[in-house]
Amino acid sequence: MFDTLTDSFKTAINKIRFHDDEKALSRVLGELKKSLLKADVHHKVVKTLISSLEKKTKSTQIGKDSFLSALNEELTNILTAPGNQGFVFASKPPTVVLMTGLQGSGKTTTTGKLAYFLKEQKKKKVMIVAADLQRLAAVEQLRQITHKLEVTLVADEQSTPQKIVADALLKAQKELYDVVLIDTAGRLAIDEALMQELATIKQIANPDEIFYVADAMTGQDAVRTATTFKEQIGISGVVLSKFDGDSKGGVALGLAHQVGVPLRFIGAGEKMPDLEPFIPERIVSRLMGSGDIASLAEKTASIDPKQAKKITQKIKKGQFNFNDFLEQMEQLKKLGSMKSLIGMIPGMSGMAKQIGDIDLDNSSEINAIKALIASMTKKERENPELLNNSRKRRIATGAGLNQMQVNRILKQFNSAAKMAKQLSSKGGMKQIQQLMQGGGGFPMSRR
Ligand SMILES: Nc1nc2c(ncn2[C@@H]2O[C@H](COP(=O)(O)OP(=O)(O)OP(=O)(O)O)[C@@H](O)[C@H]2O)c(=O)[nH]1
Ligand SMILES: [Mg+2]
Repeated sequence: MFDTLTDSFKTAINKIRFHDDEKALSRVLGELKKSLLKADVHHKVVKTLISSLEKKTKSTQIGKDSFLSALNEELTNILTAPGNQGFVFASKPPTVVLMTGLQGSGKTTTTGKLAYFLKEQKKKKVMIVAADLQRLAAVEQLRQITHKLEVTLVADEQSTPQKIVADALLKAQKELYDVVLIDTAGRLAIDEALMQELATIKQIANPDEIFYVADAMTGQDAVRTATTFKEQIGISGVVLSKFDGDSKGGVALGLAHQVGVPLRFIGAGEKMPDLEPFIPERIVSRLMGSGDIASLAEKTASIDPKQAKKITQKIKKGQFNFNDFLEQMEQLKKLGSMKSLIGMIPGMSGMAKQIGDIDLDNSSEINAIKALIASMTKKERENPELLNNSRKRRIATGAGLNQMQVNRILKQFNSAAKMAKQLSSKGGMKQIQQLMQGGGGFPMSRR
């Protein structure tokens, strides 16, 4: 997710020697400055960062240690603004969040993603309120999202945004909801009517948080519009959406510093799990190439622990079959993008780029595997060893694959199951690391 920025910082870190002189430091800082500007970090932010880095590194013996600690401290400073980090619950539930933003910025999608995050990772009872009655399709869009997530929706096309919000809050109080997310209407540009409607809703809802959803692909415009919203209605956080479409990512580095409001979440994809809390210390660790174990652990909270244990047992005993594989796929989807996941593992940020993004719904490799499994009988799925040549021929025809493809997939499946068994044994993690360093690919890498 932060490939470009992480590369810039890692290059700088690698160039500073254990003991170094001023000339070398200023050369490294000069290069860092250039690459940050190229990554679309605002020039004022770059200037602030570079000059404080220089001052701090020079304040003690110039060298790798002083540079690393200066970088850690100054990056944290730049990424931090006064206010809450990630999602913070009100002391008295429900926590009410007003979602605002310009038309098409990603408010409704982000509202759904937040609901998913709160329900799956934080195990909260969530309600979404459709206060966008500008567009008729808006309510329908929310209906589909909440239906899929199994989250309560309060909507009424015949009512007014103000009345819906008031009704929803009463319901939330009575039925003990933990969080109420209010999705509002966007407008093409900032205008009087939008601000007026938001001000009224704000008055009725008395929200704990007002999030401004900004489209990362609009670059510095995201910073400008967020600043206007801050001045005119008062926002307590920014969510950057469509970060997957912003290959450089520099806006995220400067936003909190520029707007003076914390960046709270980053949305990087159209699917519900594609949302990550933005916690400065964790991001700094990622930017410096040290991964982000805390976020990784939180992500896996959405995986059913009983299920995970059952699968681990099966893998250990060498009983992993095709049904387990399909179940694993479903669980994996809850983790969101593979690429961002890999970027969180310490020392593996570089791998993220090589692996690319495996889309579990659309990868041709995975679709082929699914088709193959779909053509198997129940017995065959439970017991991969049954698959002799005549069965393989039947399965190939059923799946629309040729025999060679079937053989290749089965071979991959077998070696993956074998590898999983090995890794689940003692010293398994060491083997993973050796595998990575040796450049050995995953058996199911994308081609
Ligand atoms: N790739 C990508 N697309 C996104 C992301 N977030 C939202 N989108 C897409 O952006 C489009 C607009 O998203 P919406 O959530 O409907 O935006 P909105 O702000 O509610 O729009 P209005 O209600 O019309 O103001 C949709 O096609 C979403 O799928 C993201 O993080 N990544
Ligand atoms: Mg919307």
